[in-house]
Amino acid sequence: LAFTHKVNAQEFPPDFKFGIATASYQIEGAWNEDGKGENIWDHFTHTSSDKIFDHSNADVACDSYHKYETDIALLKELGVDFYRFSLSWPRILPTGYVDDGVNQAGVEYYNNILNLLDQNGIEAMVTLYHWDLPQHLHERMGGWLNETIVDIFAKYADLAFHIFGERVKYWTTFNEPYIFCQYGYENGTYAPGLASNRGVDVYVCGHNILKSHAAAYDIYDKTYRKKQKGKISIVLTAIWAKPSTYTRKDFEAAERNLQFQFGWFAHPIIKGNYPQVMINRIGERSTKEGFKKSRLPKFTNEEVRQIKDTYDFIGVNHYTTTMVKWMDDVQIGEPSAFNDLSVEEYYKDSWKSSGSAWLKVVPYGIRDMCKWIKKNYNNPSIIITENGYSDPKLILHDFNRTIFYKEYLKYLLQAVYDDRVDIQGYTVWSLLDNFEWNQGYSAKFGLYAINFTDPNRTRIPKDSANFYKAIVKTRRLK
Ligand code: PNW
Repeated sequence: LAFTHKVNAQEFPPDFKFGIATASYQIEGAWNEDGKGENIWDHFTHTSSDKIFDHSNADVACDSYHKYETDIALLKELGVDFYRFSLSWPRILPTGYVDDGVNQAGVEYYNNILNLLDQNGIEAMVTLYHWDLPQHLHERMGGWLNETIVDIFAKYADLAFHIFGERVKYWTTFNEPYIFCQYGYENGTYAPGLASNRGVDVYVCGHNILKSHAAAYDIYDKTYRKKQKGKISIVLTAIWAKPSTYTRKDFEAAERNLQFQFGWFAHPIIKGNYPQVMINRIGERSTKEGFKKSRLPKFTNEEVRQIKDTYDFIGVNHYTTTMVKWMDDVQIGEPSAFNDLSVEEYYKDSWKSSGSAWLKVVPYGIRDMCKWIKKNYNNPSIIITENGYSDPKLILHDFNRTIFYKEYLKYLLQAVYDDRVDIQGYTVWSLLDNFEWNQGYSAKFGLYAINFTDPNRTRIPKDSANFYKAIVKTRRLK
């Protein structure tokens, strides 16, 4: 899309879209209001508050359930082309099951948001699942560990397309399954907090996510696409992996890291089936550990076919880079996803830190990541669905965040013009300071600050809000 107009390395292509993102559990609050069902994060924060840095929860959070009009006024103020937000599944379906009945107040809430976005000329990018599974499903049938969830999710997706689809330009099924399968079902640091079946459940989670994604894509494709004319895909974690040295071994380790992360989901969706390196390594280790079958579940040929090509673009969440060094395979013993991968990771001391231990500022990583995706995954259309920086405390003159966006966008433009990656849009994470999962309110990603002791949850613009507003307006970096 970039080459029909005069190339100016500072200027975004004319049809490039700018947006900003949030997620339901992180901003809505109203955790038990108007018929909403409990979700796994409500349950996790209420029962395992020791696992949250500041022992907080998102019972109220930004109170966006009551303040969505204010939030949409901020979007208007920023001038963004689209708003990426997620639906709370149990706000719409309190038990998760369509057959148990729809919570009309929940439907109204999202109807109001979509209508107001429409009135303001802001396109909607809606995520069906941003980590807030109905607690009932987890307790009753094991959530993502039970393959019958594929059908349960498909029915929820069908309902969402049916009710909201006329007003949704972009759908994404899942946000970052790499993170929630790993942290929720392997390390136990995220809801539902499981860590008792390492090296097994994490892959079962991913397997059921891929099948659920494909089922939802298929329903949209067959039943809704023609009438609603939207696009649908998935949002994947994309942490760039840089080889520690220019040696064959370190290159191989970095490549393997990317295949176990991005490739885990991108390979089945774009090329068909899991990356061969995952199939081989997990298979071999499983045999040595005495498992009768690989801990990485197998797709049937039919499933491989059903999952392949279920994307209209690829949603890429990029924040940071990790250095990767080759190491000898961890000895056979306790099964784990970490041992399956067997690489050493570290951050460079020279990389600037943020309010999140995992987030180091490495601007060129966004370019290298996009370039790698283009080369390895058939040059797909890409939308950067998240990119952002956290401060450890409330800072209004957020110079570090402004520089972060300036630098990352500079490299993104190089990916567009120099590497000719098909990048169609860019999304800031996040509109508001919000509940940052197990970091609670201690990591602040917003362009707008909130003092969480203020009962009104007043939104206060940071310098970065003005910075982003100028970029969106001029369509160029300055
Ligand atoms: C993403 N990591 O989470 C999520 O999509 C957002 O909900 C979240 O608020 C945002 O990024 C900022 O954290 C991540 O450890 C959480 O690499 C952790 C990691 C990456 C992404």
